[in-house]
Amino acid sequence: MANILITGALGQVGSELIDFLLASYSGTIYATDIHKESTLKSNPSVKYAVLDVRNREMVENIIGENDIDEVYHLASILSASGEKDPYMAYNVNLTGTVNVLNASVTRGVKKVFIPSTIGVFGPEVQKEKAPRRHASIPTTIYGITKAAGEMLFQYYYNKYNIDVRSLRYPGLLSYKVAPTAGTTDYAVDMIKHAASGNSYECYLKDDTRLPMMYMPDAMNSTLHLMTAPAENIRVRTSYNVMSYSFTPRELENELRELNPEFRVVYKPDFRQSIADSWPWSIDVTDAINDWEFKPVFDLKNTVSDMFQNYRKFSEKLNPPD
Ligand code: NAD
Ligand code: AKB
Repeated sequence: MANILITGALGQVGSELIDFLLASYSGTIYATDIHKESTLKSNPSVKYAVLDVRNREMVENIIGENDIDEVYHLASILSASGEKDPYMAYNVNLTGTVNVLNASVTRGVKKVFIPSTIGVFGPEVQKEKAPRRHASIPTTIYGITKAAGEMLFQYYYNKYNIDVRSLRYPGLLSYKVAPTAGTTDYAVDMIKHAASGNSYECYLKDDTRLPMMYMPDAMNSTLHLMTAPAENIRVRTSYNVMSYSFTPRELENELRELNPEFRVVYKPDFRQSIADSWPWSIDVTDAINDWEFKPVFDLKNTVSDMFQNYRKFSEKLNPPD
């Protein structure tokens, strides 16, 4: 029995994490986000509440009043939205994280999960198998706030002995809730367009290689990390995780096997320079050694599963005559 708080629960990750937590935990999930209306499926074990993580008092109250055991802090401003409003990114990503960490200490939370990102790497890092202990400086506000966040996780662990755990997610691929705020989102959008029979205009160059992972693997890895014995978690900043890397052109070719008519036009925008500052792949050795990280989906299986699911969904909306 554990009471769980999720911040940013209506986003791409939060809305999927809820189902994974429901399958493995009993207790109540307090799903929170800044929006007044919830878009979540109703479930007797899930209670929705409005929470702005920038508001210290609100964060303290929700954790204290509901006897929260574990926090999954997902509220964040991602890379593309961050460049449009760096001040907002700073406040949500850093003030929000400090508020969650402080309240977790004062209210006796047992475990905290806060994801980091490949965005913590900057252009100077080696492109292939970027090492977890990166010596590089991120150039986006998203990366800067997330890199500082990672240091705060370790600081709070060392100073207050709070069990904070983190994964540096790569671009996450999923079909349930569309990503709208990042740089890796093109991949989801391209698969969706191919499945619905439309052509696609891609905002990255065709040869931009980035590390990625399918959502079920990201969620299983998160739960795996969170249930591993504390003594196995040697890394208290954040673990590198990824499944595969590909370029937009390679994804286009993969999709053409499922829809031979599919076409992509490449028109890079401001997100190109963000993508160019990130590595092509990252070294996952520590995650394998410490808690047996083992994703199961390769690119082919991911693309085919997402394609079929998008097809099913569009057939439901437009049933064949
Ligand atoms: P998202 O943008 O889909 O969701 C973020 C949620 O945070 C949104 O629902 C938004 O309404 C909410 N939010 C924004 N400001 C808030 C505030 N002030 N108070 C409370 N809620 C607020 O993002 P996501 O993809 O679900 O990302 C979740 C976490 O995973 C983030 O920490 C992100 O950095 C990390 N991550 C995601 C990816 C990915 O590909 N999706 C990759 C790497 C890391
Ligand atoms: C983004 O593109 O901003 C995210 C991420 C890799 O952190 N998907």
